[in-house]
Amino acid sequence: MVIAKERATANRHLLDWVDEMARLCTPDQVYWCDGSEEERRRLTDEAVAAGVLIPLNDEKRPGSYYSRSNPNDVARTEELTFICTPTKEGAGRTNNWMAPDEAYRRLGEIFRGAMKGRTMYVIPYLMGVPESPFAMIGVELTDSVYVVLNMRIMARIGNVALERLGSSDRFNRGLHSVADCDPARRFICHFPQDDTIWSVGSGYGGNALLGKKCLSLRIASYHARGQGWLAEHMMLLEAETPQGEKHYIAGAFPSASGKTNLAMIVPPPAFKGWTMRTIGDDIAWMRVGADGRLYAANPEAGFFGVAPGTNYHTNPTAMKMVEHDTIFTNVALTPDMDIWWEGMDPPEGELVDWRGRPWTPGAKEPAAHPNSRFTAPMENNPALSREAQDPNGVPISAILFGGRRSTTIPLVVESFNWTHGVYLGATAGAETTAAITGAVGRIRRDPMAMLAFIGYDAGDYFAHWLAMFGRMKRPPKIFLVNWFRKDGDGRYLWPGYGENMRVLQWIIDRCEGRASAMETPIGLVPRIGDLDLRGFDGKTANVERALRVDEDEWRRELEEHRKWLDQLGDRVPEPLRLQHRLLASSLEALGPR
Ligand code: GTP
Ligand code: SPV
Ligand code: MN
Repeated sequence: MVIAKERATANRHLLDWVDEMARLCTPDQVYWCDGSEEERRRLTDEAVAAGVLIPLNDEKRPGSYYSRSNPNDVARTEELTFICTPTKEGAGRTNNWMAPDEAYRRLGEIFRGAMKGRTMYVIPYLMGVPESPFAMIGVELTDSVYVVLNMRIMARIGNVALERLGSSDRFNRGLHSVADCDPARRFICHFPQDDTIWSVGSGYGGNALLGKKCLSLRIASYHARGQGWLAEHMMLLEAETPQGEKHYIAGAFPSASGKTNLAMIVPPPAFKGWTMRTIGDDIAWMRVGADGRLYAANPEAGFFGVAPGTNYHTNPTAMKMVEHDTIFTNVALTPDMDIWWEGMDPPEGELVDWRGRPWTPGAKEPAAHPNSRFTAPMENNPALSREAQDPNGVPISAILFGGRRSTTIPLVVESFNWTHGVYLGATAGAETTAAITGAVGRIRRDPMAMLAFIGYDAGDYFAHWLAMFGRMKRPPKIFLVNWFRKDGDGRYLWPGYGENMRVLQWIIDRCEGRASAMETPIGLVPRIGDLDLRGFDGKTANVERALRVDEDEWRRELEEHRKWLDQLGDRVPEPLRLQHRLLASSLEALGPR
């Protein structure tokens, strides 16, 4: 085994651990990433030579590359994701659990010799900006150059992280190998008490880019509970009103349910003077500031966004962002080596689909995989907020919880109070998408869009959310939103995308005490006249239907909530159970209609 001589650090804890992992995986060489531009060019050339990346048309898509994953490896695999706490109770009822000894042994067997003939890349990385009290340090060891090139977009990697680490042993230890990419030998294991992640058998997205879901959500949520803050699956946006006042909004929606799109929203023309900017599109770390407000920061440095459905109409900001210096995975290729996916204008001529097969318009299967993605650096975003780099984060006015729901959930509901808001988040359901393996379109409860990312017991997580209230002097208001309600023929009642601005405006006005709302048994909902519909070209009748609270649908919904809370066991906090009884009995008190 050759260990690269120019070791970038004298940190004994780090050097010893890298040596130990290299002895286990037996790579031909160990390479320490410095994060430089020269290194990016060199590794990119190597990836191209190895056929891992394909250069795209340099005139149409400068600095951009294309990659295909193994067709058996296209999305996060929640069924193969484990929280390895010492006891099963520690992981709670919503997580898969494996005993730490057993996990180290089973995965150790797969890792043993897995990097023979390959390079082990050492990626020191920082989640958060270097000066930030929020920042967390991780080191990912991987045998995938694709992972290195994606991590360097999504996180701040190399010397910047080593400098911040110094001689400390406080860093997350991540070991990753694609190994033989066999789903039968694929495991994503988290050891919160050891601050360790072992992921093997997958090279895709959240399974393999360990800074994202594994560290910044599962491990971070575990630390956050102990330290009194929140690590959440949320987009963050800045809204500047025509009067120049700024509001920051956080929004949790399940995977492939609109976070990236909302974070990059472009308001309709009638909203003159409003400026919307992106802070983050997937992860928010939130702490109470000295002034008693909740401050949120985006720990990532790039965007790993869903490609299909993205176009110059739905998300012009993202389209501009991916015009250059972007890695595309599992989209389709045009004859002139540009990219294409469903939702773009129909292509001219034959394409090559995400599996490398010829594809013509009208074919049965999509050309781009439904979970195909772009990886683009933050600076590419023309609507990036300056505050995206603020070490202290931004003060949050409102938290939104949402998900895809064809029925029941109104376009927007404001909670009566914090406990009710936490209840709405904790019981939120959503139709599943292609971002995870398994059936698409099935309703599952996805509390705070964190079902797959809470690193401990879900009941304890809700208790932590309730406890956060006591730490704040000016807590944000909590809202439930649903852009996806449909009519009887399966058509969306609400146009979504830029039009969601109308809902955001109402939310901001509610935070400022400027807009009215109607009380319903389940929360506060705008009347049609409370929404600014200037220049709206949809049908008002549909908006009314999207806003409707249907008592029968809600009786069924509350019955689902009860089953869900029962399923979570006795660690569900009493205030949430009482909240359920209050809502259910309020509905009953209305009597039959
Ligand atoms: P992850 O990156 O998986 O966490 O997803 P995300 O929550 O960032 O979802 P994203 O914004 O990428 O949206 C996923 C899909 O939903 C895309 O196909 C979008 O076009 C579609 N979508 C987003 N916003 C809306 C909306 O307001 N209305 C409708 N109908 N579709 C939307
Ligand atoms: C999600 O599934 O929520 C994503 C994509 O953001 S991944 O990085 O694969 O987790
Ligand atoms: Mn996500």
